[in-house]
Amino acid sequence: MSYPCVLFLLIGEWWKSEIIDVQEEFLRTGGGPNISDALTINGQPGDLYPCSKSETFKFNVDPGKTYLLRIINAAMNVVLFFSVSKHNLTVVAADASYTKPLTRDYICIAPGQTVDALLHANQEPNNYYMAARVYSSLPVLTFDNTTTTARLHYRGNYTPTSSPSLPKLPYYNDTKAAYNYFGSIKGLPKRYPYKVPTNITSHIVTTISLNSFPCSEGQICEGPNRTRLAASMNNISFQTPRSSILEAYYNHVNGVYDREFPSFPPFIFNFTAEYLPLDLEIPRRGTNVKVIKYGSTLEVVFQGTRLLQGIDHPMHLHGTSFYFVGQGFGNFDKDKDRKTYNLVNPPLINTVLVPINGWAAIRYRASNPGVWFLHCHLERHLSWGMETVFIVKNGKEHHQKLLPPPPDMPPC
Ligand SMILES: *[C@@H]1O[C@H](CO)[C@@H](O)[C@H](O)[C@H]1NC(C)=O
Ligand SMILES: *[C@@H]1O[C@H](CO)[C@@H](O)[C@H](O)[C@H]1NC(C)=O
Ligand SMILES: *[C@@H]1O[C@H](CO)[C@@H](O)[C@H](O)[C@H]1NC(C)=O
Ligand SMILES: *[C@@H]1O[C@H](CO)[C@@H](O)[C@H](O)[C@H]1NC(C)=O
Ligand SMILES: *[C@@H]1O[C@H](CO)[C@@H](O)[C@H](O)[C@H]1NC(C)=O
Ligand SMILES: *[C@@H]1O[C@H](CO)[C@@H](O)[C@H](O)[C@H]1NC(C)=O
Ligand SMILES: *[C@@H]1O[C@H](CO)[C@@H](O)[C@H](O)[C@H]1NC(C)=O
Ligand SMILES: *[C@@H]1O[C@H](CO)[C@@H](O)[C@H](O)[C@H]1NC(C)=O
Ligand SMILES: [Cu+2]
Repeated sequence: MSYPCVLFLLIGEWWKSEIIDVQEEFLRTGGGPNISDALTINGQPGDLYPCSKSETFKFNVDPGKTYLLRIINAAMNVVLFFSVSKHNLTVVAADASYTKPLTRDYICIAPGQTVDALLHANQEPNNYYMAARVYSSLPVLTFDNTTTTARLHYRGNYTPTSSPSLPKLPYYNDTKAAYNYFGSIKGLPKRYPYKVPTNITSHIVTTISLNSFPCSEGQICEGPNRTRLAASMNNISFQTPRSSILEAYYNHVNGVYDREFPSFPPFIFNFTAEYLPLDLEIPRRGTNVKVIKYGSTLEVVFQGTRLLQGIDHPMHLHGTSFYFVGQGFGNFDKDKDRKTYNLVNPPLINTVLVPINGWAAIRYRASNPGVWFLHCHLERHLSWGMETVFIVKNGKEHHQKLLPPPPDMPPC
């Protein structure tokens, strides 16, 4: 008999209410979304909740074998720590690109990220818990502090303990554990050669901020101080147009979006200062995209701010992977911080968690023409406008051009 040696672990969030109602409610009231009632692994909360003991997800392993865990954070709003009791995880890929093997007793994973990790079933035959819970750096924010579990079950003739041991997960607010992990992931250019751009043709620095709009008449305003919560990149809270930006770009239709997404913050202040003037908190609304020449080499620095509240942001770009070359706390300082970049073996990923009150830098070559969404992968921040669009223009060669829409594309 053969057993599968790959295990998909989809970690999610679950609400007792309809998720659509949760979404509609916070967008209507201007406040934050209700926190989830449970976290799940492959659809099941696990043994630590009152409801799902008989259906807790179970994975059977043969002693001595090695298994590939493909871990996906499919949660709406939370970054997670994940660990397996008494077992190490050897991370071998992140966002589907190989990494230099990294052995740890926990991983940290943001919404939108995927991790491939090897697990050696080399312990005493028994039952062990795999578990995940939230990483939340903000003491003022209430969050779902429950722990989801699944069982790792060794096959064989033995009497398993009735209560398997739980893994030691980093504490909820262990920012060090989170960024020590992210900073330790390296690429594998020796085996899978790549070149990190060194001659950068387009530098972009963008703030990523939480904001608030003042209350207008007739609105419900459940944000702090009777405001409505918002979010922005370079002080623009993105307004999603009614019609498709891709179609407007392809068909040269005006009026759907504006170009002019700023390459640098429109106003320079101490982004991570403890106290910031309240009038900086109100962003402007816009549908601004960045147009990028085919073949450009880009460096994008995401700068978190402490407007309203500093927090970590998983920034995700469509259409390409990028090299994650550096991260740090405080304000990005190009002279000092560029010297700390890893240009030798950075990981090739597509979602980077930007540290709370800090920054992260990525580099890549724009070689995929098209209209690409760039956004925070926390659903609430995305809904509040923490996003923009990068349009990569066509190149000169035939194969460097955006393909026409398929003939069977459904009309809106
Ligand atoms: C959100 O939580 C509040 C307070 O507990 C509750 O009254 C409301 O019904 C919840 N909304 C949804 C959509 O579950
Ligand atoms: C996990 O890895 C650490 C460091 O490499 C090692 O000291 C420890 O023995 C390993 N634990 C297991 C259960 O393999
Ligand atoms: C989780 O949060 C609840 C409500 O805020 C609190 O009562 C409880 O002690 C917390 N549990 C843990 C394990 O931190
Ligand atoms: C994390 O939370 C604990 C308990 O609330 C607190 O004692 C500790 O100072 C916090 N750590 C950080 C880094 O904020
Ligand atoms: C860097 O790129 C620019 C623009 O493409 C080009 O003119 C220049 O020669 C390049 N410099 C190096 C050192 O490759
Ligand atoms: C609410 O308003 C007060 C007084 O203007 C201010 O001190 C405080 O920082 C505000 N809180 C937030 C979260 O904006
Ligand atoms: C910016 O604010 C931080 C946090 O309060 C502070 O440590 C730093 O000195 C400030 N930087 C400048 C240039 O004022
Ligand atoms: C954002 O733009 C608004 C409107 O122009 C302005 O009032 C606010 O101060 C700006 N904030 C920042 C951080 O640039
Ligand atoms: Cu965010």
